[in-house]
Amino acid sequence: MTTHFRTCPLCEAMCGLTIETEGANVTSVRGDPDDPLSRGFICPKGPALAAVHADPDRLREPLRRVGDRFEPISWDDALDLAADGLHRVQERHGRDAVGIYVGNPTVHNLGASIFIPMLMRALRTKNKYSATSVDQLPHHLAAHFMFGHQFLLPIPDVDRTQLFWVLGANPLASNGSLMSAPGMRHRLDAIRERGGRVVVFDPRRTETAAVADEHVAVRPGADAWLLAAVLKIALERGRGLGRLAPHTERLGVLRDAMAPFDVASAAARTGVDAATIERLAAELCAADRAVVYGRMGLSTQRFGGLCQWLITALNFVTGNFDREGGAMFTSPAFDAVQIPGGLGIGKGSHGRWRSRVRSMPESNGELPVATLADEILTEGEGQIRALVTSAGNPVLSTPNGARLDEALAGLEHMVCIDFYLNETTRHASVILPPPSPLERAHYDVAFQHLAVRNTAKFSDPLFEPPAGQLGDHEIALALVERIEKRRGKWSLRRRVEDAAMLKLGPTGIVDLALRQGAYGLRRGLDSLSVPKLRRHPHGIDLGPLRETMPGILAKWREVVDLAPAAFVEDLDRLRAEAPASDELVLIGRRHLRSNNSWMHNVPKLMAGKSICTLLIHPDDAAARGIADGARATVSSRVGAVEVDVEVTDAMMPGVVSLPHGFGHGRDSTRLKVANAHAGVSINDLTDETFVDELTGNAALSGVPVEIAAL
Ligand SMILES: Nc1nc2c(c(=O)[nH]1)N[C@H]1C(S)=C(S)[C@@H](COP(=O)(O)OP(=O)(O)OC[C@H]3O[C@@H](n4cnc5c(=O)[nH]c(N)nc54)[C@H](O)[C@@H]3O)O[C@H]1N2
Ligand SMILES: Nc1nc2c(c(=O)[nH]1)N[C@H]1C(S)=C(S)[C@@H](COP(=O)(O)OP(=O)(O)OC[C@H]3O[C@@H](n4cnc5c(=O)[nH]c(N)nc54)[C@H](O)[C@@H]3O)O[C@H]1N2
Ligand code: SF4
Ligand SMILES: [Mo]
Repeated sequence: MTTHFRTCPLCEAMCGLTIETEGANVTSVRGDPDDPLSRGFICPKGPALAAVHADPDRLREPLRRVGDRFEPISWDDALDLAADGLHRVQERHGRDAVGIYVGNPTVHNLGASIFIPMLMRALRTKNKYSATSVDQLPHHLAAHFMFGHQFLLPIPDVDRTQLFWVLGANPLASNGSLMSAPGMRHRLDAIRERGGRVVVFDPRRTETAAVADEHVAVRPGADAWLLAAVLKIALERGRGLGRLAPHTERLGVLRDAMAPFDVASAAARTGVDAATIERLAAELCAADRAVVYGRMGLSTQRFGGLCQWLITALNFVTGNFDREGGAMFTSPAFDAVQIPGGLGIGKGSHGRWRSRVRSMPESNGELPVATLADEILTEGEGQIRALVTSAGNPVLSTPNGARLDEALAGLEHMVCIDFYLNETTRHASVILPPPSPLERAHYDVAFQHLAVRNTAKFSDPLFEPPAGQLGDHEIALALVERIEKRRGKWSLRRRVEDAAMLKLGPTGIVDLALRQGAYGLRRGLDSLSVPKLRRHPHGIDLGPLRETMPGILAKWREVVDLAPAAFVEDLDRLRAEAPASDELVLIGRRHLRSNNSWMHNVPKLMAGKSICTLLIHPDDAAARGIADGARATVSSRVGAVEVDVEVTDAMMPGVVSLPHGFGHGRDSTRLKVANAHAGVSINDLTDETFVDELTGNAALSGVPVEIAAL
């Protein structure tokens, strides 16, 4: 028996795992009590890594489509076939005729996160898409406009705060997002044990709301009204900018912009009574060490950009920015923002060009995925005729997935880098499967950057991949090489750079980045490096978050813009919005036993009560004659699904909830367990035209629906 220590790559929590193996088998997976961040915590998905590794449905060799079937093909032939098709389409129809969509597991995969951007660049297309625009894009734009770099994302210092406002996030189910904080339950309990308070703003009384001091039910999409009203009060009564004042600008513009807002309009729009808003605002202004945090529920709504800006502004004017217990920047050992050259992660951009069909804005070189199907289906110059997907399942994860499903069926060529034959990859011409999560090296570049404590941890592959298996990074560069060769325009410089990156490999790049980073060479013999981390397999604690301002801004925007013009102007759109009618609106939710769309082939996670049910308030159910446990039809502008109903007063009246990531059971997929627990896709109801017009992010929350008993 051998014992290994590594980081779980499944979600943002980065739990330390203790994994025992006998030969090629995993015999147990437990939490690692010596991991400095997670201290033994894990959720049910961590142990499921063993099942993913052993899953007979997980692809271990490339497949090519032959008619409606898939057959195995050698790596060389698969890569040639993939590149031939992409090259052919670009030759005939221009560069933009090839699109690429990159999904969420990319940022949890060391090789993919560094090398897939190289493939994106090499395709030289404007049609780049990712899960960012159904997720955290508003956070990036707020950071880009306010701090000058899209990845300077403030993190709530939960371990030292005394008042924690959680809006539109459910860390007890999601384990935290843009706030890597494994064991959130303990961290929330600790706030209360030291005399602090936790307030959750959510249309549903969630698992997190249930353990908080106060739950405030907010009408979906109305948070910006509440935040603006509270910000206005804080501008009058908050602690102010303090030592950060000289490092900010446009406070006056912020003040003027908040003038039209007040508690009365916030109460009318959100459904929260005015006295509660007044009391909460007063508490926030008076608190020593408070932090406001908003996530998915705030980002994926029609005013996601406004929400993320208002939150950061609020943390500034209450005197809680860059301060213990407030909103702070991290100081990661592998610092993808500060590293020379930036590893291709740009400081961000917005609106440099617009999409062809719907004129949606580019952000950091990508277009909003809510318009991907339009770009495939609408004829004309620049129409997408071939698509690459990597670690993504947009048929289930993007709005109006059913329309995208149809669009993908009509592509000339499709290349998928993925180890499951699922709802998206079933449309592929070629599938290139990467190794299992236990067969690759791991260092969490992205989430060390977003964690509530600075730590560093490196894990070598636990198992050797099968002979001939290429890693995500090797697949990416093999495609780059083949495409460039076919074009005949591979510059010597690029060729040398790509070869050097490949030679270093993911592990070599981590080592280099650590040595160049803040805990690297400058600290002499004790400097951080991969060899040093190998000697500390549980990881190394680098301490709590610390003040980083103004130094951290030096390379970007030297002063913080408290009132970026784009956001200030967008307030007009908020004010022009018609007040809510009495129609039902749909929101999403997450469950501990589920991870977006792709962990549903693990029998243990799918055992027990079905996850994919519609939650509805008793009054709304009664009005439609729907009983608990009955079936109902849910329909929206774009589609309809049939679901099992759970009647519960955890829902706010007027709001219903469905989880995302389900809707399995489709032809030609290879997902035995998931297909037996198919559920329905919430994204067959979400509407691709329902977006945050400022950022282009999909508005997955607050979609109008009708519900009828079956
Ligand atoms: N178990 C599990 N963990 C996961 C994932 C998973 O699928 N399953 N996915 C991972 C990923 S990719 C991410 S991005 C993170 C996301 O992590 P979180 O941001 O914590 O996401 P959710 O759990 O969806 O919580 C969003 C909450 O917003 C509420 N909400 C919806 N609309 C509104 C609104 O308009 N206003 C307000 N105030 N609230 C609203 C919903 O009721 C819900 O409780 O989770 C990660 N962790
Ligand atoms: N309505 C609604 N829609 C949502 C959300 C919501 O809350 N509500 N959440 C949104 C959010 S936050 C996100 S992040 C997206 C996620 O959306 P996506 O990223 O599009 O989808 P995932 O379900 O994460 O699918 C991941 C795919 O990657 C594959 N995969 C897993 N690991 C690897 C790997 O290491 N390498 C490669 N090459 N492939 C791998 C899996 O087999 C699967 O096919 O969904 C979004 N969609
Ligand atoms: S919370 Fe669960 S899925 Fe997330 S890192 Fe920890 S064990 Fe893995
Ligand atoms: Mo996400």
